[in-house]
Amino acid sequence: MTLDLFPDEPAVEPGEEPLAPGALLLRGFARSSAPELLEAVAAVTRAAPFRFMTTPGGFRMSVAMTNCGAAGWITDLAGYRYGPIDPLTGEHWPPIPDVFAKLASQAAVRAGFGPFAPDACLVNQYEPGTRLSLHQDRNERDFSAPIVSVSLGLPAVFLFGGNQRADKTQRVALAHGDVVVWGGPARLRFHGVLPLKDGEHPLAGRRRINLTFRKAL
Ligand code: MD3
Ligand code: FE
Repeated sequence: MTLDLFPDEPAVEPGEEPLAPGALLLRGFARSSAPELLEAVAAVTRAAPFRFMTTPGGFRMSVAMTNCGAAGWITDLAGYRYGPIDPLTGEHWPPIPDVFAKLASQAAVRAGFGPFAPDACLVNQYEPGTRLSLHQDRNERDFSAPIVSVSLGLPAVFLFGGNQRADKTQRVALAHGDVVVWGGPARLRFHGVLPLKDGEHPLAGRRRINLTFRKAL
């Protein structure tokens, strides 16, 4: 038993790093379930393939995306929104796999945001060179629910900004199995991902997969 020199501080488990008020990094939280998570990604993308969406400004996104859940995040020339139907297949998005839902709910509880039952999961696939520019996630109806993000495969440098686009950003390395819960005062902070470095991951191959669990409806 280690002597606790700061008994009045909230307990922070090893592997848990607060990034900011409302943002908790759980290093390696998804590591042991990664093989099952990647199998579930493969099943989801058989029903709803990865595709490159278009921004309202007419730019093709370099990150390939798909969704599972009652609602999926979509962007096209008409704007950003959530919808129940995959525009590529004309079918409902596939359901959120149980292994996804369990992990997201456990992470939210660990971060103090439980209970969390996401109705949308955006699946992002980054290939070497791919980036995600600085943005806010504000298409969800209720900002009181957190967003849980799960990183799999190649590591990335995540940019964590403030509530204004021009605020200075901190860089956070996100590796295979890392989970971050973003809620409360962190929920509307600007964020992005720097261009992915080339590499080969033993489970995921030459790519990074990011799952973001949201309460969209
Ligand atoms: C901070 N995805 O899909 S996950 C996105 O790695 C997105 O693919 C990135 O940004 C990725 O919208 C980052 C981390 C993340 C997700 C949502 C947030 C950080 C966030 C919402 C508010 C603040
Ligand atoms: Fe985002």
